[in-house]
Amino acid sequence: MSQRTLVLLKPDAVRRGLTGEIISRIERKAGWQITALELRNLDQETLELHYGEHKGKPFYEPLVDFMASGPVVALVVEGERVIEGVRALAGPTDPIAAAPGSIRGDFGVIVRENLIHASDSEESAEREMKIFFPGLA
Ligand code: RTP
Ligand code: MG
Repeated sequence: MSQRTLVLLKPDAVRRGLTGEIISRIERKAGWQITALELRNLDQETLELHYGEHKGKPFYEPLVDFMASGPVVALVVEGERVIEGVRALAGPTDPIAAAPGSIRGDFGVIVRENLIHASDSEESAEREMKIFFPGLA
């Protein structure tokens, strides 16, 4: 089943020059296509919309500060089972628990600075795509 997902390469990935490597891993999956891509700085309003589900949690404020600390790369990726698939490429939230071979497992150490966001369901993907690419059909 073809799906679309919203991916963010977080400020740590941009600062460390890992966006090409991460995009390359996504692009090499058979049949997946990048259909939107933008480098941008995120304001507080956008972050509150995007991470609203975590508001009130202890990690929320530092997360938002981190996500506003530099540009991110936002992408829409389209293809077969891409929602589950990009999360599998990313690995679990905590990079130390993520297996080598996954993006977080290969490049991350700190839970917050875990390089990549990917939508976790069709509903999240629709909601998040509207935040970052309101012009998309
Ligand atoms: P994401 O939403 O960014 O794709 O990551 P996720 O689903 O794997 O993790 P989630 O639970 O939604 O958490 C969102 C992001 O918040 C940061 N975080 N820090 N205990 C902590 O310090 C903590 N827990 C989560 C991470 O950047 C995580 O990706
Ligand atoms: Mg999440």
